[in-house]
Amino acid sequence: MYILYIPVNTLLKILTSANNKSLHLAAGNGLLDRRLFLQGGLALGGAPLLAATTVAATPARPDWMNRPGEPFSHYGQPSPHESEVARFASPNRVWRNNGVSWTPLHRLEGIITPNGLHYERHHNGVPQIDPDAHQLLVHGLVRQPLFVSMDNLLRYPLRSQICFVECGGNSNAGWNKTPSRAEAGYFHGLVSCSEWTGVPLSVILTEAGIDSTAQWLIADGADAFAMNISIPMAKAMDDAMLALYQNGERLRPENGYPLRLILPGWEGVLNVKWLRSLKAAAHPIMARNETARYTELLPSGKARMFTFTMEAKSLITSPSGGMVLQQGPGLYQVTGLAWSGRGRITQVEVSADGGETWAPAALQEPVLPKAFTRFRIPWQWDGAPAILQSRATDETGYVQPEREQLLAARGRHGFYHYNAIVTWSVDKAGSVSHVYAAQQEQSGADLGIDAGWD
Ligand SMILES: Nc1nc2c(c(=O)[nH]1)N[C@H]1C(S)=C(S)[C@@H](COP(=O)(O)O)O[C@H]1N2
Ligand SMILES: [Mo]
Repeated sequence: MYILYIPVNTLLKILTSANNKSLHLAAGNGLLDRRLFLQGGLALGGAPLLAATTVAATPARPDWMNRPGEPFSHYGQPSPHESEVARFASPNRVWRNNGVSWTPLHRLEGIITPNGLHYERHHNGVPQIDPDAHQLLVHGLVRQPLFVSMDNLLRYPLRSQICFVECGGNSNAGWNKTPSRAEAGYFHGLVSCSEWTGVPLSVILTEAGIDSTAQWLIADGADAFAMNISIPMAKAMDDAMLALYQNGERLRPENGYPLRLILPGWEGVLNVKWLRSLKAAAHPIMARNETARYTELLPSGKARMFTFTMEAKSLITSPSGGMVLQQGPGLYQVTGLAWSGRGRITQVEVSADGGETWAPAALQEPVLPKAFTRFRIPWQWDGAPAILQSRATDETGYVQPEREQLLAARGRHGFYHYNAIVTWSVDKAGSVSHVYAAQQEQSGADLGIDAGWD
């Protein structure tokens, strides 16, 4: 894993360049001003960023310049040298088509998840649907029931929105008493972010004429699991989308081809794939995935259910668990992702001293509501053990909680909606591993959550 590294002597040149007021330390243990990587790009203070290697002569002509390249292809694939950038599938303990595969967030950049790496959650495999044989039925408490073919749907004006989809069970190894050793994406990667294109659901619902008594919409999928779930009508009429395209191309089969629901910012389970019917109803249907699942007991004895919104979360993706700061002490770019189901991310703070001091990270444009936001901050690692954390705040003022705050609020029956601050420990050798902050460590048996989905 490559981590941007700047040699110490270059760093010193940058830091001592008198006309650069922005390069002050921004927080304890070497966090520098976020503008280091922004103003004037990478050549701040006139100093080159990468190690100056002496170039003796023109390099030899590489082998691949001596013969014609490969022919054109119908559909491009990643370089074979990138084969490690892959989804990680859960061991299928119950039924081979029931499980998840995680997005390798720690191996990706920017904010868009490539389609072949979007996380997956299937309850009974991926149906292979012929789009000409697939229709959407809109019925129930409506004035005019509708059958909508995919071709019909494509005649409506389309709209695009970049947003994340996150499983309510994402990160739930965080409830374990022992910190998970999985790499960042294989722990937190039941979330992906795409540009979805489709028809606003409100357009079709308005055409069907929803009765004023219909407060809910029951969505059904065309998979062998026949997944169904209840959606509040207010959300359906607000920003829900009947999505046909994902990052410019038609949906992938794994992600709902030919039609899925996108409910920006809401639990993944409500984003019904292979959508085949929508029924307007007065009451929720109390399906498996809103009663036996996605419901959890609170310390008060009451149960949380219909917990739709995915709260603000952030995660340093580099450096992160399993990586090594191979170049030794020096300047590194700490980067990661933040997102909130309530709207825009307004701030991400980073700490290198286990939460004693925090510095604001730079938020890379675009900063979009209910979408991944990429953050970056320069960090001068002095070679001593360090504790890295990030903390997101969204436009509603919601601040990502400490792990102990989350445990106090939710108790030990938590399984879903784990969004606590993630702590990476860097040892003297530069090895990064996942830890819980010292005061949060607990004794006793593990909850045994090792297959965190549902
Ligand atoms: N029809 C159907 N829709 C479904 C599911 C399913 O198994 N069947 N899984 C749900 C769950 S739990 C999640 S988290 C998301 C996952 O979407 P993805 O596989 O495109 O990432 O789809 C939801 N929609
Ligand atoms: Mo999910």
